[in-house]
Amino acid sequence: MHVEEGTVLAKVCRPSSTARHITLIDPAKQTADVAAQRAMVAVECGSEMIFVGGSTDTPDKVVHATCTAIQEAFELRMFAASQDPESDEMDWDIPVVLFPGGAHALSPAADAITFMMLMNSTKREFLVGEQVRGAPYLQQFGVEALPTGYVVCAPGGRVGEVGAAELIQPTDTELVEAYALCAKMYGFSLLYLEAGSGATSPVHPDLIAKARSVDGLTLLVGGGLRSGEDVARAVSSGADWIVTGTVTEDATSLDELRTRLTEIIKACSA
Ligand code: 1GP
Repeated sequence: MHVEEGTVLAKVCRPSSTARHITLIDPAKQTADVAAQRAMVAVECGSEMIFVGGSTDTPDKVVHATCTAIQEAFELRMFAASQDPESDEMDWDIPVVLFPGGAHALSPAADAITFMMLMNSTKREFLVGEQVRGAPYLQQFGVEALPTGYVVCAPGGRVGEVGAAELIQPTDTELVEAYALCAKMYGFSLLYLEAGSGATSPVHPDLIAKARSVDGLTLLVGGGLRSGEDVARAVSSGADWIVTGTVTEDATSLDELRTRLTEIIKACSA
């Protein structure tokens, strides 16, 4: 697929010698101001993208307030960095990307959206229905679509249930390879292997490695990754991007968040 320079997609898919990190912020879990503070800490720790989304029934107003607060915070930091010879303003050029549960959770303040097909869903609405509802809105507001094959693996959590997914089990390596090939044949640029937010165990390394064996896809892995060890395992199996959400939500202070994310992001480049 041709990837236009300067787009979020180009940033996401550019080759990188190390894995990179995405902080997922669920707008339902804190105020917009706290979300912005958390996003700033995440970027200071080395997170290179912010996903906004997660819960299934968050109204678009809440999603929009969160995206706006994060964008405004980043703009201020970018301006401050531009006035400081010691800082690089481009450190704050961080995409804010919707990670929606459906066509209701959208915002024109986002730079892009993971435009996902939940490939192993048994429900039309998650294969193409929500996408058809959302596409005209995204077109109208110029939110860039990142074509993403989304595959839910065991244990799957709430997204597995709500999305009526036929979960990929740890031994289903041929099946995950078939999904990866299918994603590539559809022309998707991204493949996201998801174990479910707060999963008791992350995506099995064998599944990551098998999906990795299909070239031409940028591989995102998330769900249940809590420690540097978890992350190192996913990275050595072939993840290009690591997504974490719960470690941010659970942190009782910004200092604790900083400690947690520092460990996780360090493991991305180990
Ligand atoms: C959920 O993969 C993400 O979609 C993040 O999962 O909350 O378990 O980090 P966690």
